[in-house]
Amino acid sequence: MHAWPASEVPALPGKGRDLRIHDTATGGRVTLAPGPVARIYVCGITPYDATHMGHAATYNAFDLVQRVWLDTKRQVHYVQNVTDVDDPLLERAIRDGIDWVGLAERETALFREDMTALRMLPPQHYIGAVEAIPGIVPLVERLRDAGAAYELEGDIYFSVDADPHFGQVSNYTAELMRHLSAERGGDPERPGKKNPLDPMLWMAAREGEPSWDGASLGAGRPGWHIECVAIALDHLGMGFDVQGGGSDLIFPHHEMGASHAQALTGEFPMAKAYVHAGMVALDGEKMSKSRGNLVFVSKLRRDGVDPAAIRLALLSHRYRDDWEWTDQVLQDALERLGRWRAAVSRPDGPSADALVEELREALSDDLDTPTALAAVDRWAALQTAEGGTDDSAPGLVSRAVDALLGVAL
Ligand code: 5CA
Ligand code: ZN
Repeated sequence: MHAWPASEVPALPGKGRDLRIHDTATGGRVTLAPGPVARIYVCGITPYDATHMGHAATYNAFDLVQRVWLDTKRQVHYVQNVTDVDDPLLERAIRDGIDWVGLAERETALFREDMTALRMLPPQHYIGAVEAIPGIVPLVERLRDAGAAYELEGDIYFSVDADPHFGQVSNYTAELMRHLSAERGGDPERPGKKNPLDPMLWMAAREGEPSWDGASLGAGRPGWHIECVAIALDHLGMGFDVQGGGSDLIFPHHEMGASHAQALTGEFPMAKAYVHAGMVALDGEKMSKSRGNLVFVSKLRRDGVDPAAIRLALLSHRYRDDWEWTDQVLQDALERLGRWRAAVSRPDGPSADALVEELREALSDDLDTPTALAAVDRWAALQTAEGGTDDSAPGLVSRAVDALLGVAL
């Protein structure tokens, strides 16, 4: 699939700091020191509804990871998937009486527009589940042939007991895993499974549902976790730097992905850091397509809200925190954007060299965006109150805010 156009990332004087980031698997901070090319996989959307502020917040976090790396003069190899066939997508298409392919294409197109408007850097490889099927089938065959998968009434399940590291991404209790498995696409109640948590790798063709040639697996469609493993291993290989997503992907999705990869390669973990963004809520509940309590990026854009303000609203929260979207959050962001734009539109101002270093320090410190925004606020306040004589400062602030925060002033 094609991704979306990249906005320019201005080069800043000097060099950024290495990223220290919270890793879910170890439960602590890791300092990432990638080679000249940093590798990141971010789980993409299931395209059955428009991009809401929760999605946008999660993609914003991983956009910042890349901006920190780019500022250290590294290249970034970024892969993202689109879960363009899965139960919730098929269910929505049936509910609305529309073709599932058309639904996925329409919502993916809208996602690209939203990402472009928000100046999110595009992945180099943007891969749909459907186009990944030829790569998924041989992986499932290998898992089955290695004894890490088994058949149940034509469906192929992964055996979590095949992975000695199972549980070491989420570190959740057995009880919580069981609960979340049922809630997030698993089928712990299905009789005949070796372990109730075992996830499906390949679902045999069902009446009225799309299916593909699965070679020795028979016709069917892929499970969710193997989709991301196949795409990540194909385009990044084992041991890439970051796997990212919202905290609702910790279990089962990222846990199972690490297990699939372990069983395939003998290595653990698949990613050096498992990084998870907090959940954005609306009216006290997690914003989710299934609940329908949504604020859409595209709706705000249609209402004339500047995407830079939407981005500033996202940045005003620390990525790991759960937070609530309110009109006030957006209002504050609009006001801040106005203050910053006024401050950089003067011919000179107070020196911004220290500000650039403050931004670098804040972002490298587990993406501390509230501290980063406060630093720009201080510079803007000083500019308004006293001004300054450095005629390179407003331009430098503008470029730094663009390069490091993705906000065009
Ligand atoms: N296609 C799969 C990943 S392979 C999927 O989870 N798709 S999704 O459309 O449901 O979610 C896309 C991303 O947005 C995921 O990283 C998910 O964790 C994140 N996300 C979903 N809802 C929220 C929310 N309310 N707040 C923050 N992030 C969210
Ligand atoms: Zn995924």
